[in-house]
Amino acid sequence: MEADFFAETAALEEELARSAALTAGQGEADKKNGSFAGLKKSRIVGSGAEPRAILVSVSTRPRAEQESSLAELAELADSAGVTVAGTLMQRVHAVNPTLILGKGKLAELEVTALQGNADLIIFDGELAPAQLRNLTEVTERRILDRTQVILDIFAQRATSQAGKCQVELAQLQYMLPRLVGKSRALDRLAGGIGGRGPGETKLETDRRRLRDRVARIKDSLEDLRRRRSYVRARRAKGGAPVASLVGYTNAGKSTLLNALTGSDVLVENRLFATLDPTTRRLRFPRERELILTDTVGFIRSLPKELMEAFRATLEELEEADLLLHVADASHPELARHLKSVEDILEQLDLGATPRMLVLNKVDALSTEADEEGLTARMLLEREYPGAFFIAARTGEGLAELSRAIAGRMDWAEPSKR
Ligand SMILES: Nc1nc2c(ncn2[C@@H]2O[C@H](COP(=O)(O)OP(=O)(O)OP(=O)(O)O)[C@@H](O)[C@H]2O)c(=O)[nH]1
Ligand SMILES: [Mg+2]
Repeated sequence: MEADFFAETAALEEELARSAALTAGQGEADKKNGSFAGLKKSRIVGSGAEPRAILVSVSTRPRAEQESSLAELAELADSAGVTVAGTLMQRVHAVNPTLILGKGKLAELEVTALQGNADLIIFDGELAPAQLRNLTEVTERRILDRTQVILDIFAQRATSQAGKCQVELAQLQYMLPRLVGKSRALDRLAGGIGGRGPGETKLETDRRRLRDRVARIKDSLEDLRRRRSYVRARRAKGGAPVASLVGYTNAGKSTLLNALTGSDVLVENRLFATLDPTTRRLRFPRERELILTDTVGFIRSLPKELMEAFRATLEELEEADLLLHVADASHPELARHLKSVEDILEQLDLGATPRMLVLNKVDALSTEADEEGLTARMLLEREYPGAFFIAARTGEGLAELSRAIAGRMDWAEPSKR
């Protein structure tokens, strides 16, 4: 049964590879006609030095929130292979709808960029198409927003054919409304971080071609979805129960999968290390076993284009009998991370799936007590009474966690799932 599943998945991958090769062929033809070459080939950190960026945040939100969001943007930039050369923060009552920044701040931004020798300007949040266009008119530097950085990381990480298709679709859908009009500024705009975006050229024909390509990719992804749900249905009939690891990016999901199943899945101190769903078996005494799946991590304001494009991947979560919500207990933004993940699960209609809260990285918590004699761990235990406290890296709490998982599974009646 299991072997069937893997064979089926491999066949799917092959099929997608073939259809991608076909569309890539189309891309080559496009290039000869002097137009789009497709998005997938280039990399940010090629042979040259890492690009340098100034991060900009203009917000009406409370200062603490603005700062934490900017700190996360810095992590995202780092994960994308971009060096942060400086930051600029502005707090406003209302965001300037045309340029985001006032004239004075724009001048200051130019100076900061010059001093930092930065060729990129990255805005926290999502720039409206008009803002992006206007900004490109007033500065020589390339302008990106948070969503594009996330898309870029995904583009670098995607390894499977399905993953690549999904990322390309998200990039195209994000860029299409932003590729309008005719100006030299658009050439830069279209370049992405390291030329990974759609290249420069005759935009109108390109837009049409891109829309065609979007339609083609959507078709093959729709096919993937149908096939995967068929495979899932077959697996559910006779197979083991399924537990899925979900959580904020970098929470330690892959580390936990490795620790529990003795596997060697990629673990990295970077955002979005994992993109493709990974499945391993977890064995328990008395010949019982369950399937444990690890998948893409979440982040606050996950771009809707990505959510849409990754539907085939996220739908893998629908078969889960149990969701293990893994979070980094040592992260100062723990509460916000938990909330973001819960919101996304809700959006995916997974609110009703049984869930366990797993607070990871307890080894990284400070052991100092506050004035009431309470340690960080005690405070968390008080705040999240039902949670499991573990350190996937050291193995602490894992035996108890796997006993609890086993206790939650409905082993006896697989047909009911
Ligand atoms: N201190 C400490 N670090 C941990 C622990 N578990 C994981 N990490 C580290 O956290 C980082 C992220 O781990 P991953 O397992 O890649 O996280 P992930 O949730 O799979 O991340 P994405 O795939 O990006 O969503 C790595 O540097 C791990 O070594 C832990 O128990 N304690
Ligand atoms: Mg991972």
